[in-house]
Amino acid sequence: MIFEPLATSQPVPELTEFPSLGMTSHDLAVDFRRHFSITLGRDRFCMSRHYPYSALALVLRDRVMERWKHTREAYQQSDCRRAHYMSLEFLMGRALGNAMLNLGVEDEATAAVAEYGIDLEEIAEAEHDAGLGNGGLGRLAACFLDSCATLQLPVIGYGIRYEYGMFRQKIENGHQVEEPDHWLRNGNPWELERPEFMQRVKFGGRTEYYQDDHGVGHHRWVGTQDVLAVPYDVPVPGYKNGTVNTLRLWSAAATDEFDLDEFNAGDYSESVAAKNDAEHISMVLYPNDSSENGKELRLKQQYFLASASLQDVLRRWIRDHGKDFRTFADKNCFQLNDTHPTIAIAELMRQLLDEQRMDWDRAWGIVSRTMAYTNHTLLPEALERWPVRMFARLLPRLLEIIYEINARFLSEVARRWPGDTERLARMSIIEEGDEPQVRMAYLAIVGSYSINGVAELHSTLLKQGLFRDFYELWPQKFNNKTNGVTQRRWLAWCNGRQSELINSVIGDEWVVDLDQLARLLPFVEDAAFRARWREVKRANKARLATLVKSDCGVDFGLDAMFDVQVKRIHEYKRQLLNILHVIHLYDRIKRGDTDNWTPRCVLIGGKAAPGYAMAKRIIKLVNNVAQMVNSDDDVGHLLKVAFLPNYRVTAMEIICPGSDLSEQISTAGKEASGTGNMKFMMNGAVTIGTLDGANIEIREAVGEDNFFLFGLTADQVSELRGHYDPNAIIEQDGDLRRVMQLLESGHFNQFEPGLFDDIIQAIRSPHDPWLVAADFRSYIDAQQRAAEAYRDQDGWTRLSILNVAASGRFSTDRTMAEYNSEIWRLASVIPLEPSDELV
Ligand code: 26Q
Repeated sequence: MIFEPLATSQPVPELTEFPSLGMTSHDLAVDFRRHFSITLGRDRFCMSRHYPYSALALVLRDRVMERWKHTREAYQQSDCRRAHYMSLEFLMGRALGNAMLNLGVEDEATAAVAEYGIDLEEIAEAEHDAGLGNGGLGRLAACFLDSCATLQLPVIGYGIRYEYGMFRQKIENGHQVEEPDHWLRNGNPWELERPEFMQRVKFGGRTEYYQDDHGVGHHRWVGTQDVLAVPYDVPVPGYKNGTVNTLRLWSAAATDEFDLDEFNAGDYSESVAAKNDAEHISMVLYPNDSSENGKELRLKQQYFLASASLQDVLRRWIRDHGKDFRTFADKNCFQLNDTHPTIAIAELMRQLLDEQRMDWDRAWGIVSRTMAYTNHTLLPEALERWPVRMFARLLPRLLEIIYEINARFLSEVARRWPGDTERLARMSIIEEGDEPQVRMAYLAIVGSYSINGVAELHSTLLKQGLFRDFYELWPQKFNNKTNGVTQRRWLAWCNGRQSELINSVIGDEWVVDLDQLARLLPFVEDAAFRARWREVKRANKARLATLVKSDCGVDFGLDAMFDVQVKRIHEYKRQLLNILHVIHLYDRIKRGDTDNWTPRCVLIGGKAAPGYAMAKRIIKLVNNVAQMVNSDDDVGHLLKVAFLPNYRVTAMEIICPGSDLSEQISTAGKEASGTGNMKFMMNGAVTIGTLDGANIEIREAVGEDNFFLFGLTADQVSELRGHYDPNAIIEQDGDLRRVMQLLESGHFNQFEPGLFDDIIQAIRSPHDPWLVAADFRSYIDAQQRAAEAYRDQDGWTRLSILNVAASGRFSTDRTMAEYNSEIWRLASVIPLEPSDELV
């Protein structure tokens, strides 16, 4: 073993014996030079921006590292209760700016590198986004970690260190092309490998029953093929508070015995090649933001994360408390980010039963008091199911445990509703049929003490629809936790201009208490303030226009309204409705209907799952319409359209500050929450949206006069089922008829016949679940109201300020405080500041 403990009894000198590192610009400059020339070994001939970036990252990392150790020590000393946030995705984005902001050394770092003639913004561009997530759910996990560190809550993130993150999106001839994202190629200064905490995860094999020395029966899982899980820790700094929490990401590695024992002893090359199989587990993030069912590798990833993380938690428990598990549930809880890590429920049972030899009732007592589940979708087709046969082959012992959980659960249901066999079949964790399936959401509900949705409407609909039977059984388990975003990244960091303007009138307390933004309200009436606000927005629009010019080749004029929809491409999110509006505006211009026109620049961005043909076709339509509109001399500056390739965290940091209008136009009842809506609001964009997800709460907060509402309600959407007639709607609405005529005439695909037939058919189908035609009229009218409002620039500025002032509720600081007071019940732990101990 490489990581044997030292034989000497003398511990390695600890950090606490060193003086803490200086934080002045001079201190940073000296360290920057040292890291650049000694740690990295570069000299003045080094032209790449990568090395100055790395040197600065190391300067900051050193400072983060000492606070990190202090935080760990404080948690250890206080033996505090901890929460473990388990997620297949953490969409962290860049770390350098975040570290500077949270250490409070933005100005000092800028000055330090300037001493060497280096522009900090330029070298910051060398950092690759940590794109270990698809979209909302993954970014939410990242915002949660930021807020927990700022609130000084002992919360650990557990995830997978994918070698390849979310694919890079290129646009070729209007089509999406995916490229692998090898984000670790140049190394990653923000991770710390911890091979000493390696774990072993089993797959395959079979189960055996045996009796121990006392004649007690147990199960064991044998003949397995094992994979090693190596943790890499990523620091999560809190805002200027000395706390640095941990995100622990597991990387898969082959075991040594794997080579020659399991495979033909003679065939050396093949057995070495077989190592690959094991290492593939953490190779790539699945790029679907709704479930891609039945992929074996995905199930392996889920179990790999759950098993390694739980072993890690139990290892620490046994180290600190021995094998006494009586207070385990008082000291630990686990938050499951959707069903993706839900196998943890069965895995914790397995470890307690088989490894710790606990009896079923005690083990279940621990599991069902420590697991909590967050649901992120209302779409029934997105609920995860795994074929029982696959489970049996890959995780035979886990399947046995799931069967036992199900049997005990169903007998509880049968006691409550005697003779109701239909209900038993409906609620069973195992869905019977030709190919029986494990329903992961049901396993999550049965095993958890808390089940939450992510916005008020979403949580209500879960109780009434998808999980109705379970709500009847256990109403007390269900609750709502409306999402948020961290204002550190999504305002303080990404919008320096607006932040400074806010600071100049209400100070900077909002960075840790977003409700403070309400104090902006009186300034709505201050004309000089409004003028400054408008200048800030214009400068941010200029920065966005530069991005659009360089990445799309389209000229966005700063006087136009910047109308933006960025998010994953999905039919329910209705990018199609947006582009129908664009076609309608184009049609109006071509017909000369341009009196009192409001010039518009429409920006659409987002990735389509590689296998989602309709989503990809919508991207192509946006690009074709953009091409046609932008090159038409009749249109000129009245309308511009661009599709921004490779939408990601770092792009959003430029997009939301530069937006006027935020498009949140999903079919009501389909978007669980949305979080982009909150980022736009915080950055002074006004929302046009449906009564869906958190839009409802955004509208309540800002006031109905300050939100452009349109569309059917969730109730009206469900009532329409069965008698929706889009063709009649198209017939009766002249504007929609002309839009369809343009589409159907092939105006946007003159050399690509038939290309948009599927899209046309979808709009005209009475079975269109997304009701694009149904909401067209009210959408167009709301857009017209927005356009008129924008013509009054001063009035629009009021709307913009009002939105920011009302955004306090949408901080993840509030969200985390609610998770904590109602689910986790953690005490905050304050580490000693590195300087404190010197006094
Ligand atoms: C599942 C199985 C196999 C492969 C992939 C997946 C998978 C991966 C990611 C399924 C779903 C996701 C992501 C879902 C997601 O991002 N949901 C969004 O979560 C946000 C945070 O709560 C909400 O604001 C959004 O409304 C919701 O769509």
